[in-house]
Amino acid sequence: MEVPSIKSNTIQNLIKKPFIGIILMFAVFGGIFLKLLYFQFITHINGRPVLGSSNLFMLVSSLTAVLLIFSFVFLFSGRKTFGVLIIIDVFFTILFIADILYVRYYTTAITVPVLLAMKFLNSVEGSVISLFNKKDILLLLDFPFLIALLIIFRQRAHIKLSFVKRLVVFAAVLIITIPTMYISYNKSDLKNGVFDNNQIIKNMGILYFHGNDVFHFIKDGLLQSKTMTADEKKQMDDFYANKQVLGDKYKGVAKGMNLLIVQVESLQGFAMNKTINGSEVTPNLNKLAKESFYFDNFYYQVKGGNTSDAEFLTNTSLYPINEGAVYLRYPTHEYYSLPKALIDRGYITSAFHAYNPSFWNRSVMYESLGIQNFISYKDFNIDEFVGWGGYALSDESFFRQSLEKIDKTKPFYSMLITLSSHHPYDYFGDKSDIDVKPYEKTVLGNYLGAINYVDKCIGKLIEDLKNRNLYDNTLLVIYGDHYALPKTQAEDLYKLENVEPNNFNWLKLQKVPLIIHIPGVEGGQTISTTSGQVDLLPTIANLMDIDFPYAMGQDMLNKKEGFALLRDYSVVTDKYLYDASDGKVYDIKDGSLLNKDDYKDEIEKIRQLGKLSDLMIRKNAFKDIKK
Ligand code: GP9
Ligand code: MN
Repeated sequence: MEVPSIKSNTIQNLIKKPFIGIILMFAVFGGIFLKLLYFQFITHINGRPVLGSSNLFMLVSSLTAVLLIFSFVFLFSGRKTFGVLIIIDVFFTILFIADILYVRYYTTAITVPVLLAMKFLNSVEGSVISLFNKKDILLLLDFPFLIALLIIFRQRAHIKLSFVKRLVVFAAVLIITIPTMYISYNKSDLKNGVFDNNQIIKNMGILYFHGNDVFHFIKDGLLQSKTMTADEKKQMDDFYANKQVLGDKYKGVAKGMNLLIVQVESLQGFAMNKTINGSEVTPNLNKLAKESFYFDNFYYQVKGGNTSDAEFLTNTSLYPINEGAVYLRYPTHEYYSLPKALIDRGYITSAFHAYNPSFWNRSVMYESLGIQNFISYKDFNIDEFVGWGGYALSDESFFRQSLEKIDKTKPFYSMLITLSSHHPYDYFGDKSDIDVKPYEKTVLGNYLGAINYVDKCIGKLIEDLKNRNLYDNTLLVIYGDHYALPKTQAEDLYKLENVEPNNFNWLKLQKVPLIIHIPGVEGGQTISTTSGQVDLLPTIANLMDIDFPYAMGQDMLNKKEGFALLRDYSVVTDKYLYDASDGKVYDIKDGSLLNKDDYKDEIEKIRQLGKLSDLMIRKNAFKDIKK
């Protein structure tokens, strides 16, 4: 039998038995809470003042999360309780360290899918040591202290409570913590939508983030089968096998050229070729359109992922998922993508976007898309703020710096994602000089000014491309990511467009401009075949002579009959418009009502594409397909 030393016995006798358990419990509890704060603030995920009132609900939610974890300790009794405590401490210490290293590399915390895909190990391998910071040793400081306490109090290091009492404590903690967390969540800005995992961490703390992630992993992954059934597989194979074979007009005319895609924030179709009080809103884009292929019936197909959905459509020719953002929900799935196809042809693939790399989970998703370099906010010299409430690096500076930074040692594919013209279209000062009366000081008026500014920057970008001798060997693609004006601004837009206010006209306005400039292909052409963002990739693939069998869209330069499936399941074709919100079919020319039954089979067939795309994304259909 073990004989306790006289010294430790004396100390134990000094402290009453129930206190020993409580001291140990608080030591572990406090330790984990401090580690949580270390993660929250040392990683700079939370830039708010540590004890500022803006952090109140994050602190409350974090404390309740730690309490919740500790409530499980009460399900155990006797000496086991401290075994459980130590396991909890070790587990969360390892988790926080992993999170810290991941944040330093990817600017966001680890999720279950990331862990399972082992993405972290693949890319960080070799640089793990360099990701450590001397300060991180603080995370281990409680262990010697705990071990000392356990040695000294080993005889009394346990909580002796009856099963009923332990159950009462467990239930009491649940009753306190769950509503508190609910209130904290409702006080945060998360209920307006989540665009960045760091937003969850910042508002609710890292433990809530992990709990929420595990919950979604179980809901999305474990409770729904992830493997495709034989029927689903057949549906997918049939779709690609039976895809209409189109002509090969313009095939390979841009083969071997660089590819520069400029995705313009909120550039909506109505802004093009618009004159207001005698001034063109987009003179440079209008001029470029005249020398290029200009698509004036090109619909955006984004859903909950906004800008990121537009990027996704362009790079995969899949429809973005119908609920949430694919960048946030399935960032570790395999995708057959344009960047990967171009890497195979010796290209360097990069994305440029002057914002936090964690926003829309880009830092994680870009790897899955095959984007080799991500030039983000951290890499730009933020020398001028224009637009987006004063948060955006000016598009002028963004374009200039991006062109400098493009690696030109090989043919390149670079995607430039702009920011200045982001809603609410303010902070342009005197950057725009068009007179927007009678819309001055309205969202629409501000927007026209913002787009006028972006247009000037695009003019300078084109000049810069010419000066750098890139214009003549670069396939230049410019399009808008999604709508500019929410429905609340519909009245002004109807007035500007001089159309009747109704759903039909609203849906017809949900287009974005697309310009494809191909050096050597002279003379401009306006193409009005109905199409959508899903069709861009196969069009580029044809021009660059890339075999891309897994596009859901169709080559817009070869298809004869057009259609676009909008992400609310409305359908637009060259003949009619089906509005999913009222179930009616309108003649595309004049908005007169058509007989729905004449079109219902075709509409249903088009709508099935959205469902098939959702299925393929959710079930990781491309995991066995190489690209
Ligand atoms: C920020 C930007 C956001 O990275 O892409 O645009 P949004 O998705 O809000 O249009
Ligand atoms: Mn956007």
